[in-house]
Amino acid sequence: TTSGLRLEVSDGVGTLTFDRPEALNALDLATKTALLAGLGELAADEGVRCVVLTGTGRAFCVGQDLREHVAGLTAGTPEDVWRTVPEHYNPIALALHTLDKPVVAAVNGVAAGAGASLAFLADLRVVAASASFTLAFAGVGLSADTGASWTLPRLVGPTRALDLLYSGRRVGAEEALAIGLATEVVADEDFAEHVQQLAARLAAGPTLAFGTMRRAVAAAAGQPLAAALETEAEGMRRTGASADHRAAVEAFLARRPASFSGR
Ligand code: T3D
Repeated sequence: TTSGLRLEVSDGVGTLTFDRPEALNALDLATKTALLAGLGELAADEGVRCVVLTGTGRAFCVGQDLREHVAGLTAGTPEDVWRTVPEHYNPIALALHTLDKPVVAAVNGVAAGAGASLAFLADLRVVAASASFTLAFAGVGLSADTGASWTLPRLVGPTRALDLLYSGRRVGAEEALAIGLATEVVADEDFAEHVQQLAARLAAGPTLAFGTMRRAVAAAAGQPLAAALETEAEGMRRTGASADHRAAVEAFLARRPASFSGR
Protein backbone atom coordinates (compact mmCIF):
# COMPACT_ATOMS: atom_id res chain seq x y z
CA THR A 1 0.00 0.00 0.00
CA THR A 2 1.18 3.54 -0.67
CA SER A 3 -0.79 5.01 2.21
CA GLY A 4 0.88 3.07 5.02
CA LEU A 5 -2.47 1.65 6.10
CA ARG A 6 -4.35 -1.49 5.06
CA LEU A 7 -8.11 -1.81 5.40
CA GLU A 8 -9.69 -5.25 5.28
CA VAL A 9 -13.26 -6.33 5.94
CA SER A 10 -13.93 -9.98 6.57
CA ASP A 11 -16.80 -11.75 8.36
CA GLY A 12 -18.09 -8.58 9.99
CA VAL A 13 -14.65 -7.48 11.24
CA GLY A 14 -13.06 -4.33 9.82
CA THR A 15 -9.31 -4.31 10.37
CA LEU A 16 -7.10 -1.26 9.98
CA THR A 17 -3.43 -2.27 9.90
CA PHE A 18 -0.61 0.26 10.12
CA ASP A 19 1.73 -0.94 7.42
CA ARG A 20 4.97 1.02 7.35
CA PRO A 21 7.09 -1.43 9.32
CA GLU A 22 10.35 0.13 8.06
CA ALA A 23 9.32 3.34 9.92
CA LEU A 24 7.80 1.46 12.89
CA ASN A 25 4.39 2.47 11.49
CA ALA A 26 4.97 6.18 12.15
CA LEU A 27 2.10 8.37 11.00
CA ASP A 28 2.93 10.36 7.90
CA LEU A 29 0.40 12.49 6.07
CA ALA A 30 -0.75 9.69 3.75
CA THR A 31 -1.30 7.31 6.68
CA LYS A 32 -3.24 9.86 8.73
CA THR A 33 -5.42 10.72 5.74
CA ALA A 34 -6.07 7.04 5.03
CA LEU A 35 -6.84 6.36 8.70
CA LEU A 36 -9.45 9.11 8.84
CA ALA A 37 -11.04 7.92 5.59
CA GLY A 38 -10.89 4.27 6.69
CA LEU A 39 -12.63 5.02 9.98
CA GLY A 40 -15.38 6.83 8.07
CA GLU A 41 -15.78 3.86 5.78
CA LEU A 42 -16.01 1.36 8.63
CA ALA A 43 -18.44 3.59 10.55
CA ALA A 44 -20.77 3.73 7.55
CA ASP A 45 -20.61 0.01 6.76
CA GLU A 46 -23.41 -1.73 8.65
CA GLY A 47 -21.87 -5.07 7.80
CA VAL A 48 -18.86 -4.19 9.95
CA ARG A 49 -19.68 -5.10 13.55
CA CYS A 50 -16.24 -4.88 15.15
CA VAL A 51 -13.21 -2.73 14.34
CA VAL A 52 -9.63 -3.83 14.98
CA LEU A 53 -6.63 -1.51 14.93
CA THR A 54 -3.21 -3.15 14.67
CA GLY A 55 0.25 -2.88 13.10
CA THR A 56 2.70 -4.93 11.07
CA GLY A 57 6.24 -5.71 12.18
CA ARG A 58 7.64 -4.93 15.62
CA ALA A 59 5.57 -1.79 16.28
CA PHE A 60 1.89 -1.02 16.71
CA CYS A 61 2.40 2.65 15.82
CA VAL A 62 5.03 5.13 17.06
CA GLY A 63 2.96 8.26 16.53
CA GLN A 64 3.81 11.21 14.34
CA ASP A 65 6.47 10.56 11.68
CA LEU A 66 9.16 12.78 13.13
CA ARG A 67 11.13 12.84 9.89
CA GLU A 68 8.18 14.35 8.04
CA HIS A 69 7.53 16.65 11.01
CA VAL A 70 11.09 17.99 11.01
CA ALA A 71 11.05 18.39 7.24
CA GLY A 72 7.99 20.63 7.65
CA LEU A 73 9.61 22.66 10.44
CA THR A 74 12.85 23.02 8.47
CA ALA A 75 10.96 24.17 5.41
CA GLY A 76 9.85 27.08 7.60
CA THR A 77 6.16 26.25 7.59
CA PRO A 78 5.41 25.53 11.28
CA GLU A 79 1.75 26.58 10.93
CA ASP A 80 1.35 23.85 8.32
CA VAL A 81 3.04 21.35 10.62
CA TRP A 82 0.78 22.08 13.59
CA ARG A 83 -2.35 22.15 11.49
CA THR A 84 -2.17 18.35 11.54
CA VAL A 85 -3.61 18.30 15.08
CA PRO A 86 -6.96 19.92 14.23
CA GLU A 87 -6.96 18.54 10.67
CA HIS A 88 -5.94 14.94 11.33
CA TYR A 89 -5.33 13.87 14.93
CA ASN A 90 -8.47 15.42 16.41
CA PRO A 91 -10.92 14.14 13.78
CA ILE A 92 -9.24 10.71 13.91
CA ALA A 93 -9.69 10.62 17.71
CA LEU A 94 -13.35 11.62 17.43
CA ALA A 95 -14.01 9.14 14.62
CA LEU A 96 -12.56 6.30 16.73
CA HIS A 97 -14.38 7.43 19.86
CA THR A 98 -17.78 7.72 18.20
CA LEU A 99 -17.84 4.41 16.29
CA ASP A 100 -21.07 2.58 17.06
CA LYS A 101 -19.37 -0.80 17.34
CA PRO A 102 -16.73 -2.41 19.53
CA VAL A 103 -13.16 -1.26 18.88
CA VAL A 104 -10.18 -3.46 19.72
CA ALA A 105 -6.59 -2.27 19.70
CA ALA A 106 -4.45 -5.31 18.97
CA VAL A 107 -1.18 -3.91 20.30
CA ASN A 108 1.31 -6.16 18.54
CA GLY A 109 4.39 -4.10 19.42
CA VAL A 110 5.51 -0.74 20.75
CA ALA A 111 2.85 2.01 20.84
CA ALA A 112 4.39 5.46 21.21
CA GLY A 113 3.08 9.04 21.30
CA ALA A 114 -0.06 9.41 19.22
CA GLY A 115 0.19 5.67 18.52
CA ALA A 116 -0.39 5.03 22.23
CA SER A 117 -3.18 7.62 22.22
CA LEU A 118 -4.94 5.73 19.42
CA ALA A 119 -4.75 2.48 21.39
CA PHE A 120 -6.20 4.24 24.46
CA LEU A 121 -9.27 5.25 22.42
CA ALA A 122 -10.14 1.59 21.78
CA ASP A 123 -12.52 -0.27 24.10
CA LEU A 124 -10.20 -3.21 24.66
CA ARG A 125 -6.41 -3.38 24.41
CA VAL A 126 -5.12 -6.86 23.71
CA VAL A 127 -1.38 -6.58 24.18
CA ALA A 128 1.28 -8.98 22.92
CA ALA A 129 3.70 -10.05 25.67
CA SER A 130 6.61 -8.32 23.90
CA ALA A 131 4.71 -5.06 23.26
CA SER A 132 4.99 -1.85 25.26
CA PHE A 133 3.61 1.67 25.59
CA THR A 134 5.47 4.96 25.87
CA LEU A 135 3.82 8.33 25.98
CA ALA A 136 6.98 9.67 24.26
CA PHE A 137 5.66 13.24 23.91
CA ALA A 138 7.91 14.70 26.62
CA GLY A 139 10.93 13.11 24.93
CA VAL A 140 10.41 15.41 21.96
CA GLY A 141 9.34 18.40 24.07
CA LEU A 142 5.66 18.15 23.26
CA SER A 143 2.60 17.92 25.50
CA ALA A 144 0.03 15.31 24.40
CA ASP A 145 -2.53 14.83 21.69
CA THR A 146 -5.07 12.48 20.11
CA GLY A 147 -7.03 12.37 23.35
CA ALA A 148 -4.31 11.03 25.67
CA SER A 149 -5.01 13.74 28.27
CA TRP A 150 -8.62 12.53 28.35
CA THR A 151 -8.26 8.76 27.98
CA LEU A 152 -5.13 8.13 30.05
CA PRO A 153 -6.36 9.54 33.41
CA ARG A 154 -9.63 7.64 32.92
CA LEU A 155 -7.69 4.42 32.41
CA VAL A 156 -5.02 4.73 35.08
CA GLY A 157 -5.97 7.76 37.21
CA PRO A 158 -4.51 11.28 37.04
CA THR A 159 -1.38 10.62 39.10
CA ARG A 160 -0.22 7.65 37.01
CA ALA A 161 -1.25 9.52 33.85
CA LEU A 162 1.09 12.39 34.72
CA ASP A 163 3.87 9.99 35.74
CA LEU A 164 3.62 8.32 32.33
CA LEU A 165 3.38 11.65 30.48
CA TYR A 166 6.27 13.29 32.38
CA SER A 167 8.61 10.30 32.21
CA GLY A 168 7.69 8.90 28.80
CA ARG A 169 9.00 5.64 30.25
CA ARG A 170 8.45 2.33 28.54
CA VAL A 171 5.54 0.40 30.11
CA GLY A 172 5.81 -3.31 29.35
CA ALA A 173 2.82 -5.57 28.77
CA GLU A 174 2.65 -6.96 32.30
CA GLU A 175 2.80 -3.52 33.92
CA ALA A 176 0.22 -2.30 31.39
CA LEU A 177 -2.09 -5.07 32.57
CA ALA A 178 -1.43 -4.33 36.24
CA ILE A 179 -2.26 -0.60 35.93
CA GLY A 180 -5.27 -1.01 33.64
CA LEU A 181 -3.76 0.03 30.31
CA ALA A 182 -4.06 -3.49 28.85
CA THR A 183 -7.21 -5.58 28.97
CA GLU A 184 -5.22 -8.76 28.52
CA VAL A 185 -1.71 -9.90 27.64
CA VAL A 186 -1.28 -12.71 25.13
CA ALA A 187 1.87 -14.68 24.24
CA ASP A 188 3.34 -13.45 20.95
CA GLU A 189 2.88 -16.80 19.22
CA ASP A 190 -0.84 -16.90 20.10
CA PHE A 191 -1.53 -13.21 19.48
CA ALA A 192 -2.92 -13.14 15.93
CA GLU A 193 -5.21 -16.12 16.49
CA HIS A 194 -6.43 -14.74 19.83
CA VAL A 195 -7.27 -11.34 18.33
CA GLN A 196 -9.10 -12.95 15.44
CA GLN A 197 -11.25 -15.04 17.78
CA LEU A 198 -12.03 -12.08 20.02
CA ALA A 199 -13.00 -9.91 17.04
CA ALA A 200 -15.15 -12.68 15.59
CA ARG A 201 -16.96 -13.07 18.93
CA LEU A 202 -17.62 -9.34 19.15
CA ALA A 203 -18.75 -9.17 15.51
CA ALA A 204 -21.28 -11.92 16.20
CA GLY A 205 -22.75 -10.01 19.15
CA PRO A 206 -25.69 -7.62 19.59
CA THR A 207 -24.05 -4.70 17.77
CA LEU A 208 -26.79 -2.18 18.52
CA ALA A 209 -26.49 -3.00 22.24
CA PHE A 210 -22.68 -2.84 22.11
CA GLY A 211 -22.75 0.55 20.37
CA THR A 212 -25.26 1.84 22.90
CA MET A 213 -23.11 0.58 25.81
CA ARG A 214 -20.07 2.24 24.26
CA ARG A 215 -21.83 5.60 24.03
CA ALA A 216 -23.30 5.31 27.53
CA VAL A 217 -19.92 4.54 29.11
CA ALA A 218 -18.30 7.46 27.29
CA ALA A 219 -21.11 9.85 28.19
CA ALA A 220 -21.17 8.76 31.84
CA ALA A 221 -17.60 10.02 32.26
CA GLY A 222 -18.94 13.57 32.12
CA GLN A 223 -22.39 13.12 33.62
CA PRO A 224 -23.90 13.09 37.10
CA LEU A 225 -25.73 9.85 38.02
CA ALA A 226 -29.17 11.27 37.25
CA ALA A 227 -28.15 12.09 33.67
CA ALA A 228 -26.44 8.70 33.24
CA LEU A 229 -29.67 7.01 34.36
CA GLU A 230 -31.55 8.89 31.67
CA THR A 231 -28.98 7.90 29.06
CA GLU A 232 -29.40 4.30 30.20
CA ALA A 233 -33.18 4.50 30.02
CA GLU A 234 -33.00 5.82 26.45
CA GLY A 235 -30.52 3.06 25.57
CA MET A 236 -32.79 0.39 27.02
CA ARG A 237 -35.69 1.78 24.97
CA ARG A 238 -33.60 1.57 21.78
CA THR A 239 -32.14 -1.86 22.41
CA GLY A 240 -35.45 -3.11 23.77
CA ALA A 241 -37.05 -2.33 20.41
CA SER A 242 -34.36 -4.23 18.48
CA ALA A 243 -34.77 -7.43 16.50
CA ASP A 244 -31.80 -8.86 18.42
CA HIS A 245 -33.50 -8.37 21.78
CA ARG A 246 -36.69 -10.02 20.62
CA ALA A 247 -34.94 -12.99 19.02
CA ALA A 248 -32.54 -13.47 21.95
CA VAL A 249 -35.34 -13.54 24.53
CA GLU A 250 -37.25 -16.07 22.43
CA ALA A 251 -34.08 -18.16 22.07
CA PHE A 252 -33.48 -18.00 25.83
CA LEU A 253 -36.99 -19.19 26.66
CA ALA A 254 -36.73 -21.96 24.08
CA ARG A 255 -33.33 -22.94 25.54
CA ARG A 256 -31.62 -22.27 22.18
CA PRO A 257 -28.38 -20.28 21.79
CA ALA A 258 -29.06 -16.72 20.64
CA SER A 259 -27.94 -15.63 17.21
CA PHE A 260 -27.51 -11.87 16.71
CA SER A 261 -28.02 -9.91 13.49
CA GLY A 262 -26.65 -6.69 15.00
CA ARG A 263 -29.98 -4.85 14.58
O1 T3D B 1 3.34 16.98 13.76
C1 T3D B 1 2.77 17.29 14.82
O2 T3D B 1 1.88 18.14 14.89
C2 T3D B 1 3.20 16.62 16.08
C3 T3D B 1 2.26 15.57 16.49
C4 T3D B 1 2.77 14.73 17.43
C5 T3D B 1 2.08 13.48 17.84
C6 T3D B 1 3.14 12.50 18.32
O3 T3D B 1 2.92 11.33 18.15
S1 T3D B 1 4.56 13.08 19.09
C7 T3D B 1 5.43 11.58 19.52
C8 T3D B 1 6.17 11.02 18.33
N1 T3D B 1 6.75 9.75 18.63
C9 T3D B 1 7.88 9.60 19.33
O4 T3D B 1 8.45 10.55 19.85
C10 T3D B 1 8.45 8.21 19.44
C11 T3D B 1 9.90 8.21 18.99
N2 T3D B 1 10.42 6.88 18.99
C12 T3D B 1 10.92 6.27 20.09
O5 T3D B 1 10.89 6.79 21.19
C13 T3D B 1 11.54 4.93 19.86
O6 T3D B 1 11.84 4.80 18.51
C14 T3D B 1 10.60 3.78 20.29
C15 T3D B 1 10.47 3.75 21.83
C16 T3D B 1 9.21 3.89 19.68
C17 T3D B 1 11.20 2.44 19.81
O7 T3D B 1 12.51 2.33 20.27
P1 T3D B 1 13.50 1.23 19.66
O8 T3D B 1 14.79 1.33 20.42
O9 T3D B 1 12.80 -0.07 19.66
O10 T3D B 1 13.70 1.64 18.13
P2 T3D B 1 14.58 2.86 17.54
O11 T3D B 1 15.94 2.36 17.23
O12 T3D B 1 14.47 4.05 18.43
O13 T3D B 1 13.78 3.19 16.19
C18 T3D B 1 13.92 2.36 15.04
C19 T3D B 1 13.79 3.25 13.82
O14 T3D B 1 12.50 3.85 13.78
C20 T3D B 1 14.78 4.41 13.84
O15 T3D B 1 15.17 4.69 12.50
P3 T3D B 1 16.62 4.21 11.94
O16 T3D B 1 17.63 4.88 12.81
O17 T3D B 1 16.61 2.71 12.12
O18 T3D B 1 16.61 4.67 10.52
C21 T3D B 1 13.94 5.56 14.36
O19 T3D B 1 14.40 6.81 13.97
C22 T3D B 1 12.61 5.26 13.67
N3 T3D B 1 11.51 5.91 14.38
C23 T3D B 1 11.06 5.63 15.60
N4 T3D B 1 10.04 6.42 15.91
C24 T3D B 1 9.87 7.24 14.86
C25 T3D B 1 10.79 6.91 13.86
N5 T3D B 1 10.85 7.55 12.70
C26 T3D B 1 9.97 8.56 12.50
N6 T3D B 1 9.06 8.93 13.40
C27 T3D B 1 8.96 8.30 14.58
N7 T3D B 1 8.01 8.66 15.47
